[in-house]
Amino acid sequence: MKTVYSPDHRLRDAKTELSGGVLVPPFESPVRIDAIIAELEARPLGDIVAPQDHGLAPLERVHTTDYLTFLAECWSEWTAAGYEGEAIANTWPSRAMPLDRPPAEIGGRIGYYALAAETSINEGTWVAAQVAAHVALSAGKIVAQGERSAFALCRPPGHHAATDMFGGYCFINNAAVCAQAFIDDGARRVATLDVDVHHGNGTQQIFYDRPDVLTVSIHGDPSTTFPYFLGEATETGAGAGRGCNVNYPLPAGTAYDRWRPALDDALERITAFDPEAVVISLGVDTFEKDPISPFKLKSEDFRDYGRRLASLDRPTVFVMEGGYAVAELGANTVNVLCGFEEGTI
Ligand code: FKS
Ligand code: ZN
Repeated sequence: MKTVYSPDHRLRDAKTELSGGVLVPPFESPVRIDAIIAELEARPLGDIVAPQDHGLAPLERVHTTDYLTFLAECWSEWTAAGYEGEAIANTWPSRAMPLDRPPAEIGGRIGYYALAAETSINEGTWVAAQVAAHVALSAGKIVAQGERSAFALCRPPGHHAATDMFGGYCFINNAAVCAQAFIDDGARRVATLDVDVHHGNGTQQIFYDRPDVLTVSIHGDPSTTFPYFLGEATETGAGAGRGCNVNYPLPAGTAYDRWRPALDDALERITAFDPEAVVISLGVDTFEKDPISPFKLKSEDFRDYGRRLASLDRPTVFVMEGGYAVAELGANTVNVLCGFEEGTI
């Protein structure tokens, strides 16, 4: 399996994350990808190749132009306004203040496009976010050209990014951009499967009324786990997309004995949908030692579920999402990919 990787992920190097009322160094940082690259060098899976530049058009297929313009301008407007720290939203439309338009001033405009406040924007964020999407698109092209699978080793991650909102460390929805590109290249049906511990709210929202993209997510119950406001099992799609969204919210403390049956059910749903390609949002923050996450998977469980993913027997793109136990991050990630290779006939 080839890995697509760009060192430009380093341009996303925020200094602050709002966590528990304190500005801390972000959990989502460049060392995460360094750890995965180091493991791929120790246990080679295949070539590590650079992404191609696909321009803005494929990003505009899932995000609005005004949102992308905001991301491009945010940092320069923030500094021009004289703010001292990194750009962080602190006010947004809500049940009590529902005006649905971006204010002119950047301090309000950033809130209009934010779904959470932990995520700071700084100088390199926009370029790195675009490159991450190009990494996912390039991995998709490798699979579209006939390879069984490819690994998009991208950051910043993407699955919380909605049509016109950022947050949860995400700006561009890399997996959604990749899935949409398969459709635009002629696939009739594509499935996304999100195994990150956090619900893939952005991916769900982007495709919610679409019959051609099945979105499936296995995650911490929203009553206890970020992003809190989407991800219930009752959310099954809307309009023409009714039946094409599947959520498996699981309680905090879930270990593999409870996670695996959800995966097996998800795989049945995907097989019944009969997609021409599968995009896996690969977060390994389900790990028992993850510092911010409530699930209890063990390192060997990642290998086992990698094998099960292969049983889908579809062209598959792995798109990196979360995972913050840096010491074991490489091993857990590569375990999924190795398991997939072992399970591939
Ligand atoms: C820590 C609270 C954490 C935010 C969690 C964001 C999770 C992001 C992710 C992604 F894949 F997008 F990176 N709240 N004190 O892992 O889902
Ligand atoms: Zn996550």
